[in-house]
Amino acid sequence: MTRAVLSLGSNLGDREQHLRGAVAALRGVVERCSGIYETPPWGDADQPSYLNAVLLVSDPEAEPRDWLKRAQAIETAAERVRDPERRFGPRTLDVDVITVWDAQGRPVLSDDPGLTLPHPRAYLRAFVLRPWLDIQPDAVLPGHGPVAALLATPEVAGDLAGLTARPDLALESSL
Ligand code: A4P
Ligand code: MG
Repeated sequence: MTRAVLSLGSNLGDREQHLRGAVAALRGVVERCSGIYETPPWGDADQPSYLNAVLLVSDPEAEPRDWLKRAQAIETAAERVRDPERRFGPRTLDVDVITVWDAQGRPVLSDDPGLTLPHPRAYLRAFVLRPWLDIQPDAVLPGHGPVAALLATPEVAGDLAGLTARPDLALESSL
C-alpha cells in the first residue's frame, strides 16, 4: 500500500484534455484533485504557458516504482515526445512523482536517478507546491518542510505571484 502526490503539467495541444486524460487513466486510485492553474514556463522561457495540477493517489497494491510506471504510461498515451536538446522544453503532458508514503505513512526516500524521492526540484516549484496545498493544506515535503513555508521562500514566492487559478476548469468530473 502506498500513497503518492503526482504533479501534472501540459503546455502543448489541448492542455485541459491532457490533464483530464491523466485523471481518467488513474480512476479508482485518485483520492483528491487540486484546482488547475495557469503557470508561466519555468526553466525554459521560450514556450507557451502551462496548465498544472496535483493529485493525491493511493493504491493498496502499488509499490513506489509503480507510480513512475503509471506516470510514464500516461505520458506515452498523450503522445509525449522528448527532445533531448531541451531539458525543460514544451510537452503535451508531464506526470512527475512528487512524494510517496508507505503503508505506515512514512515518506519513501530515494536518490536513485531513475526514481528520486521526493522529486528533486519540487521544493523550488510554485506550480507544484500551490496546487498541492489545495488538497493537503498541512502538506509537508519530506526533507524540506511544510509546503506553505516553502511557498513563502524568496525563490518560490516570486513565481507564486505569476500563477493564476483557473476555476473555470476542473478535474473531478474526469473521475
Ligand atoms: N525521474 C527520477 N525521479 C523522478 C520522479 N520523482 N518523478 C526520472 C518522475 N520522474 C523521475 O524524466 C526524466 C527522468 O527522470 C526519467 O527517466 C525518470 O526516470 P522525463 O519525464 O523523461 O523528463 P522531463 O519531464 O523533461 O524531466 P522532468 O524532471 O520531469 O522535467 P521537469 O523538471 O518536471 O520540467 N513550467 C511550468 N510552469 N510547469 C511545468 O509543469 N515542467 C517542466 C518540466 C519545465 N517547466 C515547467 C513545467
Ligand atoms: Mg517528468
